[in-house]
Amino acid sequence: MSETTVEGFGEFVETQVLDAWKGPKKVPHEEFFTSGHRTCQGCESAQLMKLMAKAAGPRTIILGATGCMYVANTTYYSTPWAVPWMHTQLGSAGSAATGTAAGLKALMRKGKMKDEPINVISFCGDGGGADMGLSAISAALQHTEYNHLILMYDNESYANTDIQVSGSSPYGAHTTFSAPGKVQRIMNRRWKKNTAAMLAAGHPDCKYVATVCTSNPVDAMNHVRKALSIGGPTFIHSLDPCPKGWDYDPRYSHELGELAIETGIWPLYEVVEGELKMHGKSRRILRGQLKRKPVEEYLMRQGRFAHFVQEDIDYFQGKIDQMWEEWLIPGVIPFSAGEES
Ligand SMILES: Cc1ncc(C[n+]2csc(CCOP(=O)(O)OP(=O)(O)O)c2C)c(N)n1
Ligand code: SF4
Ligand SMILES: [Mg+2]
Repeated sequence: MSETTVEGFGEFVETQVLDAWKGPKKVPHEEFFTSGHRTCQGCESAQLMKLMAKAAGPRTIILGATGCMYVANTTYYSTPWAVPWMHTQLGSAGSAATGTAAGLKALMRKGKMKDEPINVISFCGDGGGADMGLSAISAALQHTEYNHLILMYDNESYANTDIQVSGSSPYGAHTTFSAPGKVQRIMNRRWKKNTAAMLAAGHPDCKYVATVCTSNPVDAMNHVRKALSIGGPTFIHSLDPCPKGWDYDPRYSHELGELAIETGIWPLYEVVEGELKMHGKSRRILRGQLKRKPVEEYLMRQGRFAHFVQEDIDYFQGKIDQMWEEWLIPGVIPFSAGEES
């Protein structure tokens, strides 16, 4: 097996080079996530699985932590996966990625497998990734000798067990663990965990971290392709509208994803070998070429925020304004430089 050394990033095994697709007409028809699943109508996480598998292609092994994308995709004797797939425990997306990539590397080195680049993708939900499996992902991103992608699909709740609040749930959202009541209208007072930026900032040897949204499908696929080509452990965080948990008509999934970007709640960016770049509409917002839409347009389309009064909307808007106007890196790094003591 051939190994390459990249200055500052150690040794890694060669990867498949997956060039970006320039527009939807260049995207192949082959599917590797097909029929045979039971996800809800309009499930953007299922859409992400389909795009991720298509972007990676046939020489891919997919690992999946417990959650909707495991349970709904593996009914007994029926699965949509047309590539090798394995379930892993809820908090283990990181360990499964490292273990599988290390196993492949060892088998190839010993001549027990053909020496060829094979993509390893390990996915997890926000409960499994941003909360329970954060330490395993952190460890995986430090093992720079193994190539893999950890893809976190974020439907902003523990959806599979009936929409419990997670560290990635938005402020004030109605979940089964944060139902608004007469005494307390807002039960989830935490601001959404800033997972992608935290992982990028905390793992300087990791060559690739990105955020995506499937309302921009070609863009999302190209980020998967870039992550798999660059070598070493990589991480992508996708915001996935979930009709059941967010409480809206399934036909609006794409619109809601787009609104999340346009209101500035969900900044699209990538950190490539230490260099940060915004992409899509987020770049235009950053450059002042696109005005952020009021967050009310996003919130009021979803039943999970139906209990919001003007004060809550104003608070939410104020927090997003702060992200773009006061953060050290707008929408990405939350602290500002303090005065020297
Ligand atoms: C250690 C452990 N605790 C709890 C569960 C029960 N459980 C299964 S799926 C799930 C929700 C996972 O949420 P998330 O990772 O966000 O994925 P989603 O269901 O939203 O797709 C939970 C709590 C479990 N399988 N394992
Ligand atoms: S609950 Fe949400 S994430 Fe789970 S299958 Fe349904 S739409 Fe998808
Ligand atoms: Mg979830």
